[in-house]
Amino acid sequence: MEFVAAPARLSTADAAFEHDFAQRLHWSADTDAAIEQRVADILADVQARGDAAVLEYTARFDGLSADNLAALELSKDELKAAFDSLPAQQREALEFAARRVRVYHEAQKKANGESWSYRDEDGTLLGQKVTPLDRVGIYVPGGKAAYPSSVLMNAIPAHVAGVPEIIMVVPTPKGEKNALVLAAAYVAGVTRAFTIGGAQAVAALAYGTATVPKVDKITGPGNAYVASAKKRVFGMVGIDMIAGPSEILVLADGTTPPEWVAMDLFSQAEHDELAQSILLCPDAAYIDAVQREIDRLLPEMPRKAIIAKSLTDRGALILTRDMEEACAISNRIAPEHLEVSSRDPHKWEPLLKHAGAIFLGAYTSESLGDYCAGPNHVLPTSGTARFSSPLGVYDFQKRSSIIEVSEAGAQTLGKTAAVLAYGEGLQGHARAAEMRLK
Ligand code: HSO
Ligand code: ZN
Repeated sequence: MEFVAAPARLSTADAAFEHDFAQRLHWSADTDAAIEQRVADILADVQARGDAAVLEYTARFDGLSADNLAALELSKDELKAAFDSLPAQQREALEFAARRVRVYHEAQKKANGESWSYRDEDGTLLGQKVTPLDRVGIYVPGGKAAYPSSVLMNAIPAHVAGVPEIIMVVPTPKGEKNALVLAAAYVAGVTRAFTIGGAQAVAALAYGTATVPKVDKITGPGNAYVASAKKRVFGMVGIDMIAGPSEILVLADGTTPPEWVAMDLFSQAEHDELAQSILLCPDAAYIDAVQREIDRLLPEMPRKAIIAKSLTDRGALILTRDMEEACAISNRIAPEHLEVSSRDPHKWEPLLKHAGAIFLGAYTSESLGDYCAGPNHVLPTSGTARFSSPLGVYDFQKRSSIIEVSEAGAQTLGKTAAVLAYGEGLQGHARAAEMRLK
């Protein structure tokens, strides 16, 4: 079977541009009502029956049966054995990637993850104390999206933040374990791991069961059932984000070899038929060259069916008037990954505001960021980079305000507080402040 990857060809100079552009970008994160209902039932059942319900759903959906839930826990020895079983090249790659991800997140913690305080002249102390969460759950998808790199990206920032207990869940259909995933859990410092998945695993983590401890926050991507379950338990526990399909936007000035750009577009398209790959470029001949490379390279790709569908249904090669306009459109899209494939990326970077991660220069292929550059690959998708950030150490920490008022401070603050409290009609507040006045 022959596959064709025909991304839409748009030009900002066309009258129909706004319409075509809006159609290409349209994406809805709504889950279907039937899924919502089934997930609600599973959550209620796990909340009521705990281990027994998780066991039943795991047998039904994953074809994995056990007498009790404890039998579905992976021991530390088993994680280590998985690591030891890998070829040396994979062991070294995992450790290399983990080291770089750790160093990056340690720098992140230093920059904005430390407690701070200052004193007023009258001796009053004010500050903020940063503490790690006690226990977090990491959801690792099984099946076709079982990514060991995502285990590193979720567990390492938690570890760097100082979270003492990191509980991983990974659906393991028919009990077939993914050695790389278990090895990544070992390298990343996961505390406990269970071979359960789906809404039932999210429920077990959120409510706790006899065997699975209740966590404070659940992170990690998953299918529609997992996303729906995370949304439902939010509030009772924290969640990271609801990830949509992967996206890449390449902003090209026409100086990068077009085959590099074609392959970068493939790199996210191959994740999912719903993934989105977009090229913005002011040079029409270059856009033609990239399309030729797409046609030439596609037949070599093992995942050509997915790539072809993703590029044809959701991809776009957009001709812009100039690089400035390309930057403006990129900001409107707020892509998960933004490659600035240009000779002078630092000229454009100041114009770029909204993106999960910005990759500067022709050598910075997005795929390096997916594995081992250091920054996190869990990023806001579907335009949510307008208001949210990459997964980071800060997602595994929380902040408490610290206030220590001196005797002198109580005099000034007390008078102001009392005035405002009387204004609000709250005597108790006012008098608590006034009692401390001399
Ligand atoms: N690009 C994905 C992450 C990933 N890529 C994992 C390869 N493995 C996030 O959008
Ligand atoms: Zn990727």
